[in-house]
Amino acid sequence: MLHFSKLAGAALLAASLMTGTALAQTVLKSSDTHPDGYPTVEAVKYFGELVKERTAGRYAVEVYHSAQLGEEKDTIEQVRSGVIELNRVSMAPFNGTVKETIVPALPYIFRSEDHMHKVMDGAIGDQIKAAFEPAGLVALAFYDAGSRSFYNKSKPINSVADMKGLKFRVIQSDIFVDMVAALGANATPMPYGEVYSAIETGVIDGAENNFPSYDTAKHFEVAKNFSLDEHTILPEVFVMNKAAFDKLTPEDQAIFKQAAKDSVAKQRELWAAKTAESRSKVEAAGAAITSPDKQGFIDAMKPVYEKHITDPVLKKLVEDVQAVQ
Ligand code: GTR
Repeated sequence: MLHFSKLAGAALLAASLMTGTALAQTVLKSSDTHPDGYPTVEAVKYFGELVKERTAGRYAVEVYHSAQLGEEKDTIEQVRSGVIELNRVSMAPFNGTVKETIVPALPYIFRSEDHMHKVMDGAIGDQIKAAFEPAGLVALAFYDAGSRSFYNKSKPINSVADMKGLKFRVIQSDIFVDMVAALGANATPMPYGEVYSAIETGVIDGAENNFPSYDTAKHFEVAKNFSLDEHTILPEVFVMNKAAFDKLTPEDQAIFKQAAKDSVAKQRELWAAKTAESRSKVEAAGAAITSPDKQGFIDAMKPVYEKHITDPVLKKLVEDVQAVQ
């Protein structure tokens, strides 16, 4: 009996080694502020599946969604120092460390999502990706985040004049602070996870984001006036700790890069569907969407460009972006 169970145990061990699950596997941690099912979370999971498949199970990815590892600013420090290997974040919190990220974060720099794709999928996107390396990161992919617009609990916004005196939470970047100031309103940068209660308690009147975030973070419950001013079309970035990337063999590096590229197509599909779904959901729940006079918003942005685009590298980058047809 004893002899039999020993044999069976050995056979089981051998079988599990062959399935791949018990192989020497490196599990890479990835963070996301959004809940499970959100397009960015699903895209990174898909990246992980491709990596696992293409490395015969030597690498796997575990996605910690819903800000389980902390707010974006903190997780950026974690991925830079190597506490976690991967992270999916907005590019705005990088504006202070990777100066090239300022350009896609500029208000109205992109004429459309199509223009943004042409820029970020081409040589300019590669230049911005390369700029992450001195910060200890490899930018693996840019994901869609639609456009960001203002929403508030106090009144509908139809023109820049309506913005006067309102208090908005902005993502943690000076560009966004100065953009709000240029519109005659006040900006308070704060972590994403604190926005709902800050609006609810009246610390702020509102915030700014895309439809899927407005929906999934439930901001539509407390700020019903959504003004489709579309001030930025800033993509997300999926980054990897550079030391962790450098440790991979050249073959595995190519696998990671290709898997990231393949996950972009998947994310864009999911993004388009989620945007439509979220928009109908918030409208059904009583959100009132206005289409303010956009030209007024565009004209008000001159001081933001004047203040932040002084460096010759950034000046050239802005011109290059504008020249892409
Ligand atoms: C979302 C973005 C998040 C986070 C959030 C915010 O659109 O996907 O990564 O940056 O905005 O406003 O903090």
